[in-house]
Amino acid sequence: MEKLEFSGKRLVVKLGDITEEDTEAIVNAANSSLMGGGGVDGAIHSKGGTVILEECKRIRENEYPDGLPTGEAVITSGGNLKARFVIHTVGPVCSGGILTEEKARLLRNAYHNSLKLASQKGIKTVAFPSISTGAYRCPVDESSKIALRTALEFLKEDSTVQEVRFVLFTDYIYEIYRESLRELSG
Ligand code: AR6
Repeated sequence: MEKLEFSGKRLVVKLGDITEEDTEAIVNAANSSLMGGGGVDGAIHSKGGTVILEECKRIRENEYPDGLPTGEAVITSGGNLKARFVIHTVGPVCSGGILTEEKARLLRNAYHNSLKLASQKGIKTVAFPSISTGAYRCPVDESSKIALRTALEFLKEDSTVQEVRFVLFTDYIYEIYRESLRELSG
């Protein structure tokens, strides 16, 4: 684990399975259908149970009949997970593994809007996976810098969210995030 602490706030990078995390909210790297999928999305729905999918269906019907746009975020309960809430966001798809300026902006939005929603709900601790770096093929190095910078800026300005954890599933991705956090603090 690697962390950055300042004025009672914490930015943490750790290796782990986000479905086991005990933060008040965990963030799901969903797709715009909000109907589940593979990767971390599949793991969250299978461990959290059908309550999450039922709430996602209602959100689709009532708020987003055409699907959740990339970079936006919505919240459901956490079902059987330790986390009370799941925040669902959609990262950009990096075709050819290239993070264009527009994709970078959308990735930043996904992190920022998730944190904004957490703050609005009075949530103090939030865990993120590495959004868009699996099936959506965005480069981990650049994506990690966007993720950490967005979280750090948010923590500095917000008075509700106290801790943001990045929970990385593989050693490879964890090491890249660790290095990016060191660069950010140095
Ligand atoms: N805990 C933490 N991280 C995980 C876990 C876990 N349990 N499982 C996988 N990861 P991906 P994306 C990591 O593909 O790129 C889905 O089908 C994984 O190693 O889950 O945003 C959705 O429905 C990778 O580093 O999300 C969408 O269709 C990171 O989570 C699409 O994939 C993100 O990989 C979204 O693609």
